[in-house]
Amino acid sequence: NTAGKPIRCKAAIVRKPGEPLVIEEVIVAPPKSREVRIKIICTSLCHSDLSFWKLKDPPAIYPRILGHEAVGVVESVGEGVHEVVEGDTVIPIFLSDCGECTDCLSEKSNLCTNFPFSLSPWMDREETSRFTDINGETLYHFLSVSSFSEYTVVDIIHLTKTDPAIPPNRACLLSCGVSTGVGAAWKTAKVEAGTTVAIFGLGAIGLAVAEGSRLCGAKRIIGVDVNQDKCELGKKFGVTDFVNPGNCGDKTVSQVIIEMTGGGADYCFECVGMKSLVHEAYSSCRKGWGKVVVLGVDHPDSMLNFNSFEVLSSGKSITGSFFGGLKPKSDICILEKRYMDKELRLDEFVTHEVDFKDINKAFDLMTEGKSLRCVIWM
Ligand code: CXF
Ligand code: ZN
Repeated sequence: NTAGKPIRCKAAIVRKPGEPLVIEEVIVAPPKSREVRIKIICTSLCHSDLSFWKLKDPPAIYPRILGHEAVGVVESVGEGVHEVVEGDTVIPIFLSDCGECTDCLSEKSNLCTNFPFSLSPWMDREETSRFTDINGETLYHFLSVSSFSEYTVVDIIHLTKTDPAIPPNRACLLSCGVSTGVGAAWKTAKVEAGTTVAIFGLGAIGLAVAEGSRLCGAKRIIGVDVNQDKCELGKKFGVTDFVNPGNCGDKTVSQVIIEMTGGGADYCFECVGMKSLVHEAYSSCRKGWGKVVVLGVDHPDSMLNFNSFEVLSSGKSITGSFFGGLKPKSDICILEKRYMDKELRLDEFVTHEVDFKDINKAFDLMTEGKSLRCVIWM
């Protein structure tokens, strides 16, 4: 029984930005009050891990244990944890759900006020880490999860209990990217049956938006991507029409979409993180009720520019979507059920699987644009 004792195990550490991760022995301290120590079963690589791995300037900090898309089993719980017990299967979520603040109690928000999203390298309730290397040096956390370790400690506000019957290499997808895309269509945009959707960027998030839109009954799902290979790939995820900005001749993408749809798409999703595409999405959506959902992560100092009179007279709206507007403790289980009922497709997102020792391969595959999701087995 390891409860209450430090655990020595393997973790993949980023010592310097952009350098291959090194698998080292680390010490994982026992969970403190309201914390849970988890044995990770598998984890998958999200694009945010890749972005932070390369980041040279603050908020980047090293040495750090990345990883935030995962599924695991509770090894032990800290004081005051009554929500889960040893042996429970859990999914960590980078967004917290305290269940008590105005936002957590509202159906309209998933942005917890008591524990707001942060890029802090520490635990949620105090500025301490639960990881040290064998020389006693502190290793920093990432997104309150740090799943690139055989064991990690996560605050209970970041954990959602899951059905152990779901294969772990599917469950882990619900931890971040796929949930974000599906949720953006379902919860943020509230896509209605019979409507037309345009998705800018067909990476895992964009394809998950397509899947969410299909589940909502969208009639037409237009995928926009500069990579022509995404045309075939998109079809597998319900994309009905494809626009390659490189093949639009002297027309802009929005002109093409407006012509295709007779006035613009009902819902447009930006899934790249490029401000020019947010503007293109705004131009591509229908006046009167068109809605733009921003999902892509751009540079922190990137600004959007909208003409005031155009905003006033267009009747369009623009909104952000963090974790797809999903409430971690109540919405993930709905997606799980839809997967188990063979409605929600998850299998297609997993393009690669590697052993933990080959974790750098997952980074290479995503860098080369070859993978949607690479599952890393611990
Ligand atoms: C991201 C969302 C944007 C900030 C960094 C973390 N979440 C998950 O990948
Ligand atoms: Zn993520």
